[in-house]
Amino acid sequence: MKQSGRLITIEGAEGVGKSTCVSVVEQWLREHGLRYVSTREPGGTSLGEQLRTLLLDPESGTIDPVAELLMMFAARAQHISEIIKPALARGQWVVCDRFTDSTYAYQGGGRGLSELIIGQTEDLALQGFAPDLTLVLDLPVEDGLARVASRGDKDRFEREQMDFFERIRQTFLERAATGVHYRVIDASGDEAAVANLVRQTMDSFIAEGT
Ligand code: Z5A
Repeated sequence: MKQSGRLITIEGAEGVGKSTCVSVVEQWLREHGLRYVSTREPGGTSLGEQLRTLLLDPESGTIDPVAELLMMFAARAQHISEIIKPALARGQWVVCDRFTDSTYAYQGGGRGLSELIIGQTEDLALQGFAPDLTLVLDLPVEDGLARVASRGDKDRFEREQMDFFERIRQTFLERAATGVHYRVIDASGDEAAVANLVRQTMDSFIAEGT
């Protein structure tokens, strides 16, 4: 295994268990004696967290899809330069709850922006920077929404309709079929079962020496 850090992103639609998965990956990294930073998107920096507040707040109303796209990538550009790249340069691993695939899923699949526009913005903001491993947690939309149904007020995304979330799930699965760094994880089992799948995936990743 290389000694340098790796960027692991955790993706999926609402309530699939991303935060729970982050904890499992963190535990796995600790067991392997690997130093890491955990973070999230949109967010992870002061600027990113302020953008997150605006993006999730229902009081922001209907944000133009292109404006929403640019806010996501503005937060991400800051996140990469301020947090992610410095951590990787120190040899730390980075575990990130959501990343660019969420933009393709939500602003592309969900809001209807073209892959071309998202790709051009990605090129501008990321300049080829990409995760080493992306775990896509997959679950029927209604099951994910049921898991988070008991939470209080819904944010601006959670207020969307079922077909919005179906398109998001589909986009994640389509993207996962396009690259070798994706692993789709069946998130329909209980927490222990999903944790086992995540741990097995991490074992394979490290065994591959990537
Ligand atoms: N967004 C975007 O549009 N474009 C972008 O580029 C990016 C983001 C980066 C913020 O995301 C919003 O930003 C998001 C997309 C948009 N939309 N929304 N809303 P977020 O990640 O902060 O919010 P979220 O997707 O709503 O996450 P979440 O609802 O908190 O879900 P989660 O992290 O995937 O799940 P969890 O917190 O781990 O688990 C949810 C509940 O299920 C909890 O009670 C767990 O105990 C339970 N759980 C977890 N695993 C299981 C299993 N296996 N069985 C049963 N119950 C379980």
